[in-house]
Amino acid sequence: MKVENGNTFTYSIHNTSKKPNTLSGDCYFARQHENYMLLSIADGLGSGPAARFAAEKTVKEIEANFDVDSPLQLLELSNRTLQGSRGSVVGIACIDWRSCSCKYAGIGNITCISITPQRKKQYYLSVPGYLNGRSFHAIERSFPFHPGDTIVLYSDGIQLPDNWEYIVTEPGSTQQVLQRIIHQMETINDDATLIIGKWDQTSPSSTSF
Ligand SMILES: [Mn+2]
Repeated sequence: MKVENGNTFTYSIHNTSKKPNTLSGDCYFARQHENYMLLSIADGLGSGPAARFAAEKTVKEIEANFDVDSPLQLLELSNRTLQGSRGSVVGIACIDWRSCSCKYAGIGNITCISITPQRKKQYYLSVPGYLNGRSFHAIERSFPFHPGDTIVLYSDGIQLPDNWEYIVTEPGSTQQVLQRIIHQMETINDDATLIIGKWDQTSPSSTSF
C-alpha cells in the first residue's frame, strides 16, 4: 500500500481458533486510511460463540468509526456496544504518517510493541480489565514511528519466540516474518491473533531531468 514518497505500509495477519473448524474468539480489524493505518485486535472473554460475539461487535464498531484516529476514543465507542455481552479485551494502534508516530490504547491482555531496524523496542501499555459496557479507565500514548519501523500486535494466544526481535528485523516481507515467527513459536491452546506491520523504506528511485 502506498503511503508517500515511495514508502509503503504492509501488514500480515495470523488468526486461528482454539478448536479446529470453529470460529475464533479473536477478531481483528486493519485498514489503511489516507493519513494513518489502523490495526486492532479484540479477544472475547471465554471461548465459543459468546466470545466471538463480543469480539465481533468490538471490531465492527471500530470499522464503523474508521475515520476516528484516536484509539482511546475507539475503545469508548466499542465499549458502548458491549453492554450485556460477555466482554472483550481490545488493543488498537494508529500509525500516523503525518506525524511519524504510533498511538495506542488497550485494555486487557493484548500486547503492542514497536521496533526499529536497530532493534530499539517500545512497549505500549494496555491497562488491566476488559470492555463490557461499563465505564472503564484506559490511556492513550503516542511514540515515534518512522519508515523502517515494525509494529507487532498480538493476543494472549501468542507467545513470541525468544529471538523474535531478530526475526522481525531480518530482510523480508511481513508475510515471511509472520511465517518465521509462527514456525518458531510455541503453540498455546487458545484463540490466537498476531499482526506484523511494517512501514517499508524503499530506496528513492532515480530521477533524471
Ligand atoms: Mn485469549
